[in-house]
Amino acid sequence: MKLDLLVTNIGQLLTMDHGNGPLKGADMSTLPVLTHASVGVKDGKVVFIGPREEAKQHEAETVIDAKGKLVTPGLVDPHTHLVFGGSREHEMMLKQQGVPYLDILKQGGGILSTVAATKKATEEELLEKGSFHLNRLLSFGVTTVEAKSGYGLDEETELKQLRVAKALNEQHPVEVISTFLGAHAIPPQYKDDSNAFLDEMVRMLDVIKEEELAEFVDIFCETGVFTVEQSRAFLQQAKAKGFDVKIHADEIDPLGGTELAAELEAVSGDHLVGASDQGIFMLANSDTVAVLLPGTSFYLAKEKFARARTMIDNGCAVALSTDFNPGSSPTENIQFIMNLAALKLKMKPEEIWNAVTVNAAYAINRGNRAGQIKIGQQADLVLWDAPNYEYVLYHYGVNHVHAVWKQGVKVYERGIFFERNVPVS
Ligand code: IZC
Ligand code: ZN
Repeated sequence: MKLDLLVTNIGQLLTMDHGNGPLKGADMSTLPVLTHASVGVKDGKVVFIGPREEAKQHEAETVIDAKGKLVTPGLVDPHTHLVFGGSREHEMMLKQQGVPYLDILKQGGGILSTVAATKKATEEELLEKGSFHLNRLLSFGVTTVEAKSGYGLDEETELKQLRVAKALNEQHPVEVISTFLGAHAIPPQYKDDSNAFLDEMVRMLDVIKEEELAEFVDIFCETGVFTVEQSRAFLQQAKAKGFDVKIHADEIDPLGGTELAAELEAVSGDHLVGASDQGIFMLANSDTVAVLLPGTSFYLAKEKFARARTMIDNGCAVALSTDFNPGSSPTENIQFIMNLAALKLKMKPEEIWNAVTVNAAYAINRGNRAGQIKIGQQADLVLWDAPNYEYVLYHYGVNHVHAVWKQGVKVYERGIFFERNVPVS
């Protein structure tokens, strides 16, 4: 068989081929590493993984010499607010003065200022901006991303955001998986009746399902936003309509959102900075993936980070994400998140790589197709300009990606983006 692509002379190949299910607890320290390896690709799928010598038997349209460097699966970013209008650099001064994130929101800024900018933006503008940020995510090694709505808080704008995310999935090489986060903040006209607002968001679920605009439904369970009781009732209705659910849980104040994520069998519980011991225990005994977002603690200038060590040491499945958004984590640099996970979450290198590949894929129900290099699976590959996987976590603040292939097609190489005409299927 003539291969389309052969990447050979790989120093370290992380296949992340662990079998089924997200990795929990001590299993997160295991890392399948092949040395002196090669990967062969045909029709967008991995068809050969083996030693460099064996690869010589295969002819290939394109041969890439990895020069002894690191190759991993394309990274998966399971929590972003990708599609939005405007930006929030003016909040930096407030942050420096010590104004808390939730106070800025209470005064009508924060999320609500992005809502105003997103309402104003046309679909074309949002598409162009979303594509710009996706390119950046891709340049840092991300080939699959989750994207939330939540900057509309009305039917027209929420649907506009979700349609843009769907169009991005069709047009851009990076796969985009959508989440409906209409319950992201309380619009001013509903400030005394947030239940009526949630009812309005529930009424949108049928059209979202019908038009296949989102797979997941999420809610911001937080002081001054939605309570645990409201979140439970809202997500139960979403589940009854056939959606899988996610929760912004215990991001700033410890309300008990972590327990709720486990109770509802959410696909993921996200943030979990204030998660209680009981919440962590419940998560460890569930199939819910803990998605940790240390970039947010960093950017909100907090001392407190999620207790990743306690979670992993007690058997949780942990994934990592940028939380890319214009307010609390304006960065597409998932490699910096990996540095923070090492320094602030005290995660081991092996745990970190599992958390941005296989576990991140399970956090968005893509465990069977993304985050691994496996025979028969789509060939999403990253060639790193790094000699080994620990190096990327150590040399921080720069981009180590040399090239990225999505379904076997080169879509990025050090500063150059390539068209990919075949839509991702
Ligand atoms: O725009 O501030 N936490 N939602 C919940 C966010 C952060 C995004 C934002
Ligand atoms: Zn978020």
